Amino acid sequence: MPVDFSGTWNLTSSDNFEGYMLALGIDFATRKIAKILKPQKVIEQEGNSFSIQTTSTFRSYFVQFKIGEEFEEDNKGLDHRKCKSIVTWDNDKLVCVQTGDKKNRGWTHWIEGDQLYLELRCEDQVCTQVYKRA
Ligand code: 1AG
Repeated sequence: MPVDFSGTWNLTSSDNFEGYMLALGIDFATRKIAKILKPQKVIEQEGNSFSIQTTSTFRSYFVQFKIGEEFEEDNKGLDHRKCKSIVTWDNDKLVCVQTGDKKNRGWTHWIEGDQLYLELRCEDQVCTQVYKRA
């Protein structure tokens, strides 16, 4: 049985989100707002199909994908750069590689107890966020 990420998750901590946003070229004013947000994630997982809705008072982002199937990602409302993304399992971790203008871009999700982890990577920056099950 694979891990089930389904559920509603609220951000409790974020480490080096600033560095990650700088690597993506996000402007000063947007970074100041973005860093105080407490986003909520609603994840639906059915077999190999996932949808992840990240909602905040400022911007929201929706992505859906099937494991192992490359898709076009537009990063609308974030840095707006298009990339080709693919999500695969690494044991119980969900690993996304986002190929495009930025080197080493991607993210990893995993669960420990009632906490959801998200590592966001861009160039030499790594941001680690923790979400608690609502
Ligand atoms: C995400 O990816 C994307 C959602 O979680 C936000 C993560 C990082 C933000 C990316 C770049 C910063 C650009 C603009 C900042 C403005 C607002 C921040 C808004 C945060 C809430 C949407 C992983 C996800 C899988 O697709 O969980």
